[in-house]
Amino acid sequence: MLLSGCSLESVGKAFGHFGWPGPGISLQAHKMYDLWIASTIAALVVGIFVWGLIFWCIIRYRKRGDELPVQTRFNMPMEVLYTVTPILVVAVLFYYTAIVQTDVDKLSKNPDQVVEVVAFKWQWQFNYRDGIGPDAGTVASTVGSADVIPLLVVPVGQKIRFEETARDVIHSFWVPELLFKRDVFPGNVRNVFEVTLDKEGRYVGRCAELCGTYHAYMQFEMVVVSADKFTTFLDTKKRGSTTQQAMEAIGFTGAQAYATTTAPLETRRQGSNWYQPNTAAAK
Ligand SMILES: [Cu+2]
Repeated sequence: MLLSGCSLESVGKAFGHFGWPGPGISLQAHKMYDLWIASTIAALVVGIFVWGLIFWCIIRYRKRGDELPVQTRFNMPMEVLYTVTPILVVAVLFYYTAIVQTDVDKLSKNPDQVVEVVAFKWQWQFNYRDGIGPDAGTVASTVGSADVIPLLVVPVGQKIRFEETARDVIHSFWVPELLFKRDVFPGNVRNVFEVTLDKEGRYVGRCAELCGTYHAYMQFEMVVVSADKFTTFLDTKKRGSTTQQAMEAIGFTGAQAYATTTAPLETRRQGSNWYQPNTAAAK
């Protein structure tokens, strides 16, 4: 089962993914998902074995009379067995965890796209960069407002590097479907990670670090599109269009040009706006 991701996914599906949202939408997520499902299966196998032993002892050695049973102590082989076995179990889990963790944290020398994630109270800005690191330039960006939930448009099948920075307090970048989140720090700490997405679609993103009064409203949406559409989106943005115009340029018209996955916190939320009553409708 460890060797076959496919069968792990079908097993996971049969058991509600053992509590996870699903197999994820990136190559990194699939590896974490497989580790989770395999670890859970291993834990269940050990659990069933231990429960079996417990119930066997309860039934086999239940009280039959007033005679005191034989008092056994210091069975050396048993002592060794139940010291070595848990260490082996932990060592195997640690081994696979270390491998997956290293892989999820791996950074490439030349990512296909670099996106700077800027978090602030209580919004997100996504800067598309022309290189790696804080000294690279921003070629286009999308940002949220009191009235519009920000969109993070990214291509499928490319190495995307996210570089995180905050303007005030600690926030956390979280897209549940990535099975991953990472804190966004202010100051000179620049958290970096990479993902390669393998499923187009629209996915909700949230701030996962309690950052202040309106933390709960700090939503965004990740829109995963084909490489061609992404190029068109970015070119349209570079020419000075709004994010919604650029969305229309790649086929997301009308309400589709705005975030669709952040319910119950909708974009264009005038009327129920959190600090600007009667704000103007989004353009
Ligand atoms: Cu936040």
